[in-house]
Amino acid sequence: MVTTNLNPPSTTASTTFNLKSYLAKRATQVEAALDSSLPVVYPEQIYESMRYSLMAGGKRLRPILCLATCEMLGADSAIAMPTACALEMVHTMSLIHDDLPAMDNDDYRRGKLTNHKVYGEDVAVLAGDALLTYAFEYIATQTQGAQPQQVLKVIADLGKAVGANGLVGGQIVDLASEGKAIDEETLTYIHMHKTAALLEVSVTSAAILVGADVDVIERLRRYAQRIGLAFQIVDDVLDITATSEELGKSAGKDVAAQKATYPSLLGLEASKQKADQLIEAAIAELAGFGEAAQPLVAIAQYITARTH
Ligand code: GRG
Repeated sequence: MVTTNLNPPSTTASTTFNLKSYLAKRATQVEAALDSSLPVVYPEQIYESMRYSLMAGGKRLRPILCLATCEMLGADSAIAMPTACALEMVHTMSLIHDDLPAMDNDDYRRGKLTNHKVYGEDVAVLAGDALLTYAFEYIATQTQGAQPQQVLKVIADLGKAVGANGLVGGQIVDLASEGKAIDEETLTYIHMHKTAALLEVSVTSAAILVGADVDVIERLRRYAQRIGLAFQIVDDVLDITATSEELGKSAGKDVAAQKATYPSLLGLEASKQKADQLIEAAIAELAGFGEAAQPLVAIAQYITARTH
């Protein structure tokens, strides 16, 4: 079976920081927290469907970014764990809906059959809805050690990141652009909303929960926007260069769907260069955090070096 666990090449980590073991340790913590966040109760069918996708592996990049930011700012990551889980719930529901026949129509995700292939389209829609709403409930009821107004701000920011001015906005422009010649501005809008918005709130939510200054939050926002865009450019590149087995999902779908991508607009090499420049700029935003920024620096470097 194909797995999509994060497994970075050792060359992407700095010599003083072992990214591979950091991510493995963090992913284990996230898996345990997610596992206990969602027990199967009546009506079992919907909980099983939700858990099928939530516990299907994946890199857990968004929760790890959230926890890493929290620790970089000197706080115990426990304060951010409910938010970290909620970010993965939202991400997972967006994948379930994205895979539906009415959207991207994919049979495989994270190396397994997609949710609707196992449970049917009706249940898959509801599993996505239930994960989305539970994410907000989970932050509100489970966060401990933060001020109520900070929790409220995180909930508001997450709502903005997934709604019509966030993931949904990116998705609608993406759907409307299929088969059309779009310019780089439209493509950037799609990526900044579909992908970067959730990565952005993954780091800014942790900063908000620990009471960071506005300038710190803004620096982290710029870091995340840049890695988010780079992440999607690399995703577009991998759609062309990687195999379905490496990706855990169908490769070559963008070309088949005649989708505008960075490689189709700029070419493969220029796209890789653009991703590298964005990662450099993202890392520059972390200059003031010293050694504590090592995990976020290494994660940014990993994004352009990943193979799946
Ligand atoms: C959010 C309310 C709401 C609805 C969903 C379908 C949709 C609206 C948006 C599409 C969002 C989408 C699928 C964006 C692509 C993001 C992306 C790059 C996914 C792959 O992320 P990885 O590589 O995946 O982190 P793993 O499996 O490792 O978690």
